[in-house]
Amino acid sequence: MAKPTVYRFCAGPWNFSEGQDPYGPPTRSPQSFDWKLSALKELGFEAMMFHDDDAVPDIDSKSSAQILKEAKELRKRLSGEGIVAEMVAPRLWFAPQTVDGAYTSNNKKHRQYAIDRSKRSIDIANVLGTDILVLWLAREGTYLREAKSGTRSVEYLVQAFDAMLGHDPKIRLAIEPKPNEPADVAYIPTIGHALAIAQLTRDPKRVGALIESAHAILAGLDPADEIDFAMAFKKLWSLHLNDQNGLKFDQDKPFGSNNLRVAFNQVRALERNGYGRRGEYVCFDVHPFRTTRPEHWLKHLGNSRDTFLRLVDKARSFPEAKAQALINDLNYQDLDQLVLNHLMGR
Ligand code: XUL
Ligand code: MN
Repeated sequence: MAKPTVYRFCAGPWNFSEGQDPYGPPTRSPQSFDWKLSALKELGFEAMMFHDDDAVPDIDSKSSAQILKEAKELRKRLSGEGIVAEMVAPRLWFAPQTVDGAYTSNNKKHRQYAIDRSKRSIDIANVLGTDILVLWLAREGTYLREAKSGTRSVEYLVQAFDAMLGHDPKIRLAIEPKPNEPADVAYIPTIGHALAIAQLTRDPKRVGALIESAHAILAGLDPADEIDFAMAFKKLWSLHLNDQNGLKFDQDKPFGSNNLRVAFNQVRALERNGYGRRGEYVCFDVHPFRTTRPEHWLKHLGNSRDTFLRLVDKARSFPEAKAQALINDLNYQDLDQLVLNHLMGR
């Protein structure tokens, strides 16, 4: 039997957010990048994930040489602290050029902006020592379906992915699907869509996925099934665990906060597929509640990790033989109770 996986944890600078929402300003004073880096260390996390402009602020106003210089300084800073860069993601939802889509904008110049910025993100990833470019396709969808052609949008996405794959022979693209928000309806809402579009690219084996629990729930799916599906293709290269209370705005709650059983099944899926054995990290894309006081600022991350590790124990101690006997007997009533009793400590 394979040795149990020792999980390694990761978070991004945006996961130390200040409490702002669309209806109100920050509730905690902003902290510097250095503060966030030392918070990550204090938590005992080993890796940080980056948007391109988390790594190099004001990226659009800088030359390629300047971007590389700043990325090198960051790499040094991270190595000094013993923190690894897990991925880089181009932030393609802020700039005026991405107002109506980035790779799928109707405007040719804007599509080119998105591709050029993605290539710069790949250059940053190279310097930071990661081969994963995460693509959360925030604005690749529509507010009005009549505004774009779905077929043409797929072609534009494939052209953009091909340009990235051609820019660097080692980079792997991890698509992070989400069905909505900020777009009304997205073009790549699920893992199935991500893995299907991978097949149209010049190098399908370098196009895989990142699953976020909340995004799967927003698509009306069980995140555990999404994990199993991606891992059946050996294409789950990163992970954003969190939680979500139903079909509303993306909440990024602590892992297990809303539905412990759904969280347990995600951990079981990770365990049975060996997630983490090829160097993958467990990242928590969680935010502190708006009410959080500064002295409790790191709790959502520490709590998510604690819940995750307790659920790993629950997955490893699950009475598999008893469960199998109940499955063989089609006694799903008692199987249901076996799971609940196990989660409740009996
Ligand atoms: C958005 C989301 C992003 C990505 C990174 O819902 O999850 O933070 O994870 O761009
Ligand atoms: Mn995410």
